[in-house]
Amino acid sequence: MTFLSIIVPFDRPVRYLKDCLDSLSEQVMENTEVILIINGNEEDISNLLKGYDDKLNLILKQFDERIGVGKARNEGLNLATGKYVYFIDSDDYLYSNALEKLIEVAHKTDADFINAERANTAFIKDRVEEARIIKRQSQLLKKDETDLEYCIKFLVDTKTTRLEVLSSLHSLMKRDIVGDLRFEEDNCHFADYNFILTIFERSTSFIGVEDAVYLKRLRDDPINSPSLNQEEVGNRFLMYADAYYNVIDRLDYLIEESDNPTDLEKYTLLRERVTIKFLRFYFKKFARKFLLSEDEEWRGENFEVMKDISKDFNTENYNRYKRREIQTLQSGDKSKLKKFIQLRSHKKHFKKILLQRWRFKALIYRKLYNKKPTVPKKLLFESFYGKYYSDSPKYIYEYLYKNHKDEFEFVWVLNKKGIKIPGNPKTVKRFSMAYYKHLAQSEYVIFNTRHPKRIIKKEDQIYVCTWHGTPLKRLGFDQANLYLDNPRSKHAYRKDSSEWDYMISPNPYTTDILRSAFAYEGEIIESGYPRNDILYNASSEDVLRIRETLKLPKDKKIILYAPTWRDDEYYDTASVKFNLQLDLNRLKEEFQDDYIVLLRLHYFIADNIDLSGCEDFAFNVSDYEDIAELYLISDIMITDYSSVFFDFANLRRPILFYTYDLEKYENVLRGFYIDINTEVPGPLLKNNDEVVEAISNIDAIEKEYNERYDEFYDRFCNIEDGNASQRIYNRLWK
Ligand code: C2G
Repeated sequence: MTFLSIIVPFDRPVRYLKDCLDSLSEQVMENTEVILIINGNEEDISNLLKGYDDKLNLILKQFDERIGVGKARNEGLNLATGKYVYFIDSDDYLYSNALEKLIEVAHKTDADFINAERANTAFIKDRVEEARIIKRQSQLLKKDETDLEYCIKFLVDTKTTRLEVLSSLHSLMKRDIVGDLRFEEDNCHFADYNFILTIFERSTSFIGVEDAVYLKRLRDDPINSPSLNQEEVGNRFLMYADAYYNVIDRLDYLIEESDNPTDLEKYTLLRERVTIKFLRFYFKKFARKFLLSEDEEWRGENFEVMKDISKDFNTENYNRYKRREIQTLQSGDKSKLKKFIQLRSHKKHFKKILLQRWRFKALIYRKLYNKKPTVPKKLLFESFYGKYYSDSPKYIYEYLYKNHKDEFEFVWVLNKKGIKIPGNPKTVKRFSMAYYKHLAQSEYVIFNTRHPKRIIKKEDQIYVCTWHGTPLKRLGFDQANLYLDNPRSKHAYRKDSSEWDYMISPNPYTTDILRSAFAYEGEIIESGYPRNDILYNASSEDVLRIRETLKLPKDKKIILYAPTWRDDEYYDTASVKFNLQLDLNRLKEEFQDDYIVLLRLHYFIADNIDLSGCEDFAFNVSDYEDIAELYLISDIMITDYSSVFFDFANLRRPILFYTYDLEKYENVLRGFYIDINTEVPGPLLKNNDEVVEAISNIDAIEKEYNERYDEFYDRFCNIEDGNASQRIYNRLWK
């Protein structure tokens, strides 16, 4: 006999479904069936499903049109044969053993309703453990909580600011109790309400299971594949309010009719929880919209509804300002309420300004500097957040300085002092007062990363984003999951790119990617990379000068090791870890007579690599301003997934790929735009033995990869000829 029916309504995208089915397969369960309702999917998923057929005892029902989550779950219920049913959405997944634990409790207690904890997570599955620890710290079952309280807590999760009030997810419920009850089919946002409330009403025994976490995925791309909650719905508030009234009316009725203390407790607790959720929603979301909306009609209509609902609010635990705000709302004084909300928002803002100096500077910038006129032909340059004098901004600047210095006024954003720059332009530290002042005055802002959230573009300013590399690894909108980021980051990508007037592209391949990765619609100047001009224009004296500046031995050939960073290895978002896997001692033993190694870490890396024992052989050049100058003096490049090889290839010198973690980088962290196995101009090396072998046979490797290198060069380096900066000048200023 089937004990448990797991009902999974499947809606796009397929990659989330795989995580969900994987997490179900990892649970050890007997006598279970998984009912998958395919809700109008266009992709063929039969191959994907084959792997799960037996393991999950899969029952399939396919609908060609999108039928909505309510109807899909109902179809599942019609097919279910288990003693218990459990709903999981196809974009969510479970912490290991979650279902096993619920089932064990069900066997032991025979309870009607068994609910478990839920955590919201934007992370992909490998990070479940961490996501769980982070979230559980705030959600752990309180010692004195009863099972009923626990169940209600996760039935009405007041932690989130979204207004989904009653959720049918993460609970086991008896199929007998469900009986012929079904979800509402025409209200996709509130399909759960009536259903779960009735289940709750019909249940008499409740158990809360502390350690069976349901992981609700916060979708990482709310623009292209939003979840129901992320979809823009014009007037969702009135829909919420309507659902709220239904729940409250029903609960009031049940409270009044209760003829035993258990029922009374259960309905009173639930009612309390539902109103707390709405009150939080008022403070976190509604008040702000009420203050800022330009739609008077919206304000009027919704105010009346909120006023009515607020009669239920219990503000005991709030401070006196918030209590007075709610009293004003209850009294119906619209203009006074606006003043209260404004005061609250000013107080919050003011506190932040006092605590964080940068906010004060940003305020002066917005209110004072940014109100003054822009200076025509004043140019502000920035490379890698002010960390280096380098990359395309440097070469555009040097071209302009050399050929057109009288036409422009120049400012450079540089965080350190003492860097020699031709023409000695004004330099400012990023986010200093001077930075804001010059930024506000500059007609053109030329930078190579995304720009800071806190700066506000004036109408007559022009932003030129050069970006910083031909992409191998997937970027922005093309990334399946943003490892370090949350769903907001894609909105941020789109906002940033909508403010750029020009992007610079080194080749047609990158042009296409800039469009998709940033959802960028502005002009792209396909000029080649200004940062590669030097690779065509440098003289042998330049090469000597660079070697001398670095004080490198004169008679040795140079291997440049320039790896990228890993999205999952970091101390915090601003400083990334790096674990050196290249055995420098071994390389020293093998090659010290002929070579030296330059170690160049990515600009995000915070670790200082210890090179003791390898002095005179390995040199850390991570602080050297401009990697293009390092390319010029290097004979061989070793990299991994960094964009550096696209630039180095302009020199037509050998490239080795030390890809010791390829599987993880490709399948878990990022994914690539091209096939790294067949399209890059050098061999992929898995370990130090292979690296040593490759360096020893570098001439043979050059020969072996000659043809592939030619194709690569034609595709990615074809436009480069040392005149990219000039082409940009011609397009922007000539
Ligand atoms: N870089 C460097 N040293 C390294 C790695 C990178 O100086 N060891 C510089 C190079 O100019 C490189 C740029 O930083 O082209 C970007 O580095 P990537 O390793 O490609 O990584 P990321 O910063 O994530 O940018 O389109 C490019 C992508 O956006 C990748």
